[in-house]
Amino acid sequence: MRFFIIGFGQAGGKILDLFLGREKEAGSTIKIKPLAVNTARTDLMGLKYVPKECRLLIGQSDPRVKGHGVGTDNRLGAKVAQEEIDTILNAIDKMGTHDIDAFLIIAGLGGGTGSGGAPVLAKHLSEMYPEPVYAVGVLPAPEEGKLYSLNAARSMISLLKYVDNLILVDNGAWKFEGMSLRESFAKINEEIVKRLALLARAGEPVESETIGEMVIDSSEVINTLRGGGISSIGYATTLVEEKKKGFSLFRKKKEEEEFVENDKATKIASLVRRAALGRLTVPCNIRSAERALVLVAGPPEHLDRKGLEKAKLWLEEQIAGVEVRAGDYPTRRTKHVAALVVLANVTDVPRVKQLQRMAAEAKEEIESVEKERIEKTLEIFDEDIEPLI
Ligand SMILES: Nc1nc2c(ncn2[C@@H]2O[C@H](COP(=O)(O)OP(=O)(O)OP(=O)(O)O)[C@@H](O)[C@H]2O)c(=O)[nH]1
Ligand SMILES: [Mg+2]
Repeated sequence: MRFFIIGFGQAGGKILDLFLGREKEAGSTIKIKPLAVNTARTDLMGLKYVPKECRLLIGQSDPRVKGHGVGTDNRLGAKVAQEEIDTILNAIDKMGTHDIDAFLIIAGLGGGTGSGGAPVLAKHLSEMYPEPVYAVGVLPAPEEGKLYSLNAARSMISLLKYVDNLILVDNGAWKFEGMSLRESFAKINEEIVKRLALLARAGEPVESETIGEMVIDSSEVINTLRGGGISSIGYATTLVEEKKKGFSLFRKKKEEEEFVENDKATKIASLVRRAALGRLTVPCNIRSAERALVLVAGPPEHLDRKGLEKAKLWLEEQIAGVEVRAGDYPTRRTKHVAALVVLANVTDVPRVKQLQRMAAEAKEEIESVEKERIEKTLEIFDEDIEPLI
């Protein structure tokens, strides 16, 4: 699954940067096209792995921005993105899109630049390109306040109009025990990157001398995510035991071999179950999912077709719909087996409902404060003087 990833704003840029960093460390051959877009010069300068020519500063000519960000004003973020949409699209076009499977826009939805810019970019990309456009939207934690919630709600509603799928990550649900939200960010970003890395491996060529048990094509990921809506992702890993040396010198009895095979299948199935029932990127009712995708990666001798089929059957019973796709990716670069479960088009997401409520309250408060201010200002003047507009 070849992604053109656009990290929009600070959170989006940082997550993209970490993704590239982790892939580099792993000696990965997965192809990713990266672009970091921001209104803040320092944010772009802080990136380590996004090549310099893949960083784009926008909003320089706007006197309110001038390279310093939009200060949590996502309407200004959207305006700047709209004004410079040709510059962004040109940068994407110049990097080439002929060999990509999908666009992926990553942004923090509570801020200004990414929150406002991501929907504008999604709209234009979906109009211009046949490839699907996905977004990873990071929701603010409730403690960040009502303005962040209002921003997130506005951005989310706009994104849902234009993207083929919106994968949500809830900072509130992911805040780590005993850590401040800021300290948690680095860890949350690692979690996001692990999930995206596995998704990016679907349908990609495997390392030489390895074969998967059940190959999945990028079109199956696209089919799972099609049609819009919100997705949540589950993930679990397990450390595999290394085979003792010399063990294979003795031929195992048939029953023993069967036992090992069954054990492998059970392990895969329970790993997938753990991924689906554990902490999701955004907490949701798994029974409200329309479709699901299972991806398992790890050393080839620990992958198992029967296990995947078992997991698939189980998931089919859990979700609202019947479409569950499953596949694996063999790799010797790890001692872990990892399972990813994408729950697509989930409709029962409590945090989204809560955000809508908080946003409505924030909007009312802002409007009443503005009204009061205008009334107070008008009181200063003589009643005979009419305002111009
Ligand atoms: N998970 C995660 N969330 C982050 C990170 N940085 C910021 N956020 C969240 O993203 C939101 C703020 O978005 P930013 O990306 O910082 O804002 P921006 O797009 O740069 O916009 P402006 O700074 O307002 O111009 C907040 O709700 C934070 O909770 C990060 O590194 N990881
Ligand atoms: Mg910023």
